[in-house]
Amino acid sequence: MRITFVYPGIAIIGFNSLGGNCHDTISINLGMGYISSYIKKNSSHSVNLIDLRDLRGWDHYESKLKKRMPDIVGIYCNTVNYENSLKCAEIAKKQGKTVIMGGPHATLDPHLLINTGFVDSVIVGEGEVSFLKAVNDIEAGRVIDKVIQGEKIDNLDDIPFPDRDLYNMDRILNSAGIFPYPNRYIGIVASRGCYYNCSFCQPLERKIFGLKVRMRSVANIIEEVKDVIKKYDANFIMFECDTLTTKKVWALELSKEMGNIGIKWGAQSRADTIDDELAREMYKAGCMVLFIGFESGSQRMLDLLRKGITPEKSIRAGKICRDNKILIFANYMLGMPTETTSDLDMTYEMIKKIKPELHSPSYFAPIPGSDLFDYCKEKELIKVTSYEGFVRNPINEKIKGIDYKNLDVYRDKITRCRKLWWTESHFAKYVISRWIFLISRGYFKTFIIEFVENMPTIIRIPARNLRNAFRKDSRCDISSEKKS
Ligand code: B12
Ligand code: SF4
Repeated sequence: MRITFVYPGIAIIGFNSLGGNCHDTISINLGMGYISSYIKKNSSHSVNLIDLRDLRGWDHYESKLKKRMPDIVGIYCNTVNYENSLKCAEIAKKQGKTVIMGGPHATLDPHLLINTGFVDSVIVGEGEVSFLKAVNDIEAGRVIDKVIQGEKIDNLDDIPFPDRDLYNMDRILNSAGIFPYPNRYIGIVASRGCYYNCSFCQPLERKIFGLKVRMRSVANIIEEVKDVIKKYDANFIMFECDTLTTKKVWALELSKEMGNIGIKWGAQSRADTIDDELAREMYKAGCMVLFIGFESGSQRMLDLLRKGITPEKSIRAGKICRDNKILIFANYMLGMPTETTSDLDMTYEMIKKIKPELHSPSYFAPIPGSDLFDYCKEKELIKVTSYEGFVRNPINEKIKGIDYKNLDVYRDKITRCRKLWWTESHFAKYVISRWIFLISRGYFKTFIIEFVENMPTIIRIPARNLRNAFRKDSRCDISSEKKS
């Protein structure tokens, strides 16, 4: 059978955006990459993928799909791309294809998709085993269920490495990349599942990956790291799993092996799972940055988020990273239900103490599938009117009862609390080597934008405007892509 997967990730960034300079434009969905490699290993079906970010528009999608002549179209569906996923399905259905959907939003509401009439089946949760079974059934003329519970693979080492070649890796890897990382950025998933229960994320995460956290063996991860270095000349690895640092022994072992490879890398972490020893070993092993969800400086807000941390722990984690020369990519939220100016002041005070090098503020968006979505729905707080509106960027209004003009003031004030790149020698080294790379490769515009934007923070806001003026599409400015 011929299978075409579709990645519809154009929400906020639009068509023809692949290889731009924000996370959404250089990250690929590894989920479909895993399903593809599993199919290729275990059957003779052929697989390819259409990435909407690599196309000019809907007509282009329509003609591309026609040319590929698939028997089955598999579409990823997350909340912010719900409308795009559905449009992909509608066009595929018009061409007479069998449409199967999966991914976060498909998992949380499969019947919503089935009831549109454009989707034949939805796979809930993980897709590798069940998608292949569905394809085999279709080939054999058997009728498949409309909603299929995805079967999990217990030992993640049994799944072959994700098939990244489905995507236009040339366009991604030959882009300028994003400040302050090296340009050839590759994401790797080292584990599936999460031990925590944050109310802005759960229970969706558990619905996809189950209750048990599964980690790959260090040897298996290292093999993939070596593989992507060889194949793509990768110079930066981002561990995209929810939290790399929950199991300290495993994280230490992984760090030791990463150190033997000698590549720069980053990971998602949590303020309560990082200590001095781990940070020291990680830095020694090439860890350049940790993405940490500090979320709020108000304990009342942290409790509402069920984050399980305290502002003191966050400040301590910030100090640990700083002492060990690891850059801090700070995720935090403004505009949670019932948040007051005094809560915002506490976030400001906390971030002032952490002084992260990199900020990713977001305006709280009640993501469907989370307990806080249900809370906001029940209290009729939701202001978002389209699925794309659930994006966490700190620009649009998401819920009632929040003074967003005041939030804009706090956002700008808080993002000014940062370490300046030239004040830390390790940070300065990363930045200078990046800028040498940009200049040597002729990315002058990107260099000028990054340079101006990273001048004293005082001009950061006008600098952002300058950056937007340079860009064709300015909406991908300071979005909050990574959460942990
Ligand atoms: C890396 C990552 C990103 C990357 C890459 C995104 C991607 N699509 O993979 C980037 C930086 C682009 C990103 C951006 C955003 N992300 Co994100 N991201 C993640 C993260 C941390 C890991 C993704 C991953 O690789 N998982 C591992 C693989 C194996 O799992 P998977 O992709 O889900 O795939 C499996 C199944 O879902 C299923 N499946 C997937 N696709 C398909 C397709 C078919 C046909 C079938 C049958 C099955 C199937 O089978 C796969 C294999 O088992 C997840 C959290 C998580 N733990 O998954 C959040 C997560 C997916 N992101 C999330 C969010 C909210 C966002 C943003 C909206 C944030 C923002 N800026 O506001 C943006 C949206 C960008 C966009 N335009 O779509 C939410 C999604 C919630 C929702 N209801 O949609 C998650 C779940 C985090 C969370 N709990 O809040 N993200
Ligand atoms: S936000 Fe991060 S730490 Fe919290 S439950 Fe979700 S994945 Fe786990």
